Parts: sequence; structure tokens; C-alpha cells
Amino acid sequence: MKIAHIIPTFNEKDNIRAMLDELYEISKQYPKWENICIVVDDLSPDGTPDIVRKYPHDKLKVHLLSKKKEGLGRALILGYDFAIRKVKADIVVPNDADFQWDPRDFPKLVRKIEEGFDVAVASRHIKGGRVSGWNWFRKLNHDISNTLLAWVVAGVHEVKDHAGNFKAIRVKGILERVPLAKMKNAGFSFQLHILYELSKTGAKFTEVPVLFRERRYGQSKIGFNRYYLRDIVEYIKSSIAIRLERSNRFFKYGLVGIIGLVIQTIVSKLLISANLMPPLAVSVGAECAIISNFLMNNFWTFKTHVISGVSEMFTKFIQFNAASIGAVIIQGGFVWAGTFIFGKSAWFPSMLFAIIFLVIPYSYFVYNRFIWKTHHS
Ligand SMILES: Nc1nc2c(ncn2[C@@H]2O[C@H](COP(=O)(O)OP(=O)(O)OP(=O)(O)O)[C@@H](O)[C@H]2O)c(=O)[nH]1
Ligand SMILES: [Mg+2]
Repeated sequence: MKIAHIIPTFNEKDNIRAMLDELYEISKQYPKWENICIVVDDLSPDGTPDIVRKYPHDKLKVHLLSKKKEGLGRALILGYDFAIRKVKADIVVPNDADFQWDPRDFPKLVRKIEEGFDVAVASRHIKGGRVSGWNWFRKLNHDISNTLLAWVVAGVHEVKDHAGNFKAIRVKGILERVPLAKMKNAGFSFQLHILYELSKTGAKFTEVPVLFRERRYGQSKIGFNRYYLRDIVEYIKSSIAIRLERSNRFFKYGLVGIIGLVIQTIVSKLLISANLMPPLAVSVGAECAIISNFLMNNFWTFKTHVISGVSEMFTKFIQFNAASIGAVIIQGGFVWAGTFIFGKSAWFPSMLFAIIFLVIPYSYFVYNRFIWKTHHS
């Protein structure tokens, strides 16, 4: 198991050596894991890159990526990409250099991946997790980005702590499918964006409670400077973009449903004119709608995690049908009752009623949760 620790640094001369030493000490306790460290530095003027360069390679394998000052987001994108393509890591574990997240917690995160989760996030917001030493400004800052923007505006509900760097992510089938090259975050909005992108791969999330402390040495980057304001604006924009992408998906999903309904109505009507019993005609029509919905949702609504390959597609189609069988039965039943009470011409309102109030909510839940989301479980 190859684990790539990704540490972004800007002016961390007093922390970075101790951080690498600590990772080395921990890795000695887990000989079955190959620990590799990637430090992404934005040409820190305080000498951080020299300290990393001089780190003895016989202790811990360390890669230094140096680039101009661009911000935390760009540094992490570069680090993740390097971990996947160059290091060929199985798991990536990003962390800060300043010991706010205790590196000794990383085995807990990695173990969650070994247990079958795809993303394990160090969390301050679940039972047992905690923050020590935040002043009102830091707390306000966090509450706005984490609760108001990430949870409410963006609607990312896979985890409760969206803002931290410390997590473990499975590469195979999950992180490798995230389009890192398309991610343009300069600042800390990356943390929310990556969670959202991971959610689209169908990843299974979990949170591990940890203590978040004050930074050990060096200066905070939070405060009113031009990077901070730029990053806040970016965070707001990114939260709104995520929300829009999700509503766009909901809109497409709705349109697919309407087309399905038209198909179903035409098929049912034709079969009823050919003297088939209405409940049966509607059930056959429903099956036609199911096929049309499956194809259109696969290639359009959910195309970011489109199902590819004939056998996978066939399996999913069977699953999809199994999941939709409830919908077919509900409609048949409603149309039977409707036509029994009000006569044959009541087949259409009965069908519509069943679709709107029962089938649509039920199917959205099933499609999202089971069909386009089960790449890895
Ligand atoms: N490469 C790079 N790393 C950065 C940049 N900004 C922050 N970092 C690093 O990212 C990690 C987290 O940044 P911090 O400044 O600790 O942010 P924070 O934890 O929210 O704030 P503090 O509570 O003040 O520590 C640290 O290891 C920083 O050195 C940047 O622009 N480029
Ligand atoms: Mg910090």
C-alpha cells in the first residue's frame, strides 16, 4: 500500500522538518505501508524549500515541488496530480505543515480506506472531534464557510467538516476519476470543491473525529490580506457553482422524466386502443419510459459518472429495472383502481397521479443513490 502525504507549504521553516521527522517516526511503526511525502512549496522566502531538499532520503522519501506563489488550492491540485501520476499512490493523505492536524492521526484515516471507505475526512464536527484555541474571528470565518456556504449554499452533505485539509482518499476508481486539470481553485475553496468532485465519483465517505489545535510555529495566513479576500470571493463563487451544477442536473432529470411520460402515454394509448386492459397497457408503457429514462439519464443527466462498457451497462439496466419494478406495480395498481371506480377513460388521470406523487420522488432517490452511484462499494 503506497501512501502519498501531500504537504503544501508557504513559510513553514519552523514546522516542516519536524513534520517530516514525525511522518518518518510513524511510518516505522507501519512497515506494511510505503510512505512517501510530497511537499508543494510556493517558493517560500524563509528557506522552507532548502530544509526539504536537505532532508535525508534514507529516512523518508520526499519529493519537493516548487512553484511561484499561487495559493493553497493550486498547490494541492499539483500535489494530488503528482501523487497519482508520478508516485502512483494507492492513497493520498494531504495535511498542513503546522501540526494543527496531528499527523499521528493519519493511520486512523488510512485504516478507514482499508475497511472499504473511499474518503475518510478528519473532522471537528462529529462526536469526539474538537477545536482548541480559536478566537471569535476564526470561528466566524469557519462557520460561514463550513455551515453557511458548504452545507447550505453548495449543499454538500457527504461530510460535516468541509474546510480542513487532512483526509485520506483512495486513488483507484475514485481520485483518479476526478478531473483535477479542470479544477481552477486558487485558494481554500479547493477543499469544498474536491469533496464535491469526489461525491460525483460515487465515493463512500466517512469522518474520523480528531482534535484541531493552534498552529505550532509560524504565521497564520488567515487575516485581511489580498489573498484572503480573493479566496473568500472564490469560495462564495465556488459554492454557488456547485449548487447550480446540482440544480442543472435536477432540471435535466425533470426533462428526461417528461419525455418518458410522453413515451409512456403514447404507448399506453396505442395499446388501450388495441383493446389491451388499461392496467397492463400502462405497465408496458411504464417499462418503455424506464428504458428511455435509463438511456437518457445515463448519457445526459448523470454523464459525469456515466456507465461505460456493455456488461456494466447491462448489469445496471437490470438493477435499474429491479429498482423501478415498484414504479411499474404502483402505476398498474392505481390504473386498475381508477378504471374500476371511474371507468376506462380514467386510466390517464390515475396514471398521472401515481407518477407525480409516488414514482418521481421514489425514482430520483433510487437513481441517485443506487444506480449512478455504485461504482465502488
Ligand atoms: N504551497 C502553498 N501552501 C500554502 C499556501 N497557503 C497556505 N499554505 C500551506 O497550507 C497549510 C495550511 O495553511 P495555514 O496558513 O496553516 O491555514 P490555516 O490552518 O487555515 O490557518 P492557521 O490557523 O493560521 O494555521 C500550511 O501548511 C501552509 O503552509 C500557499 O499559497 N501555497
Ligand atoms: Mg494552519
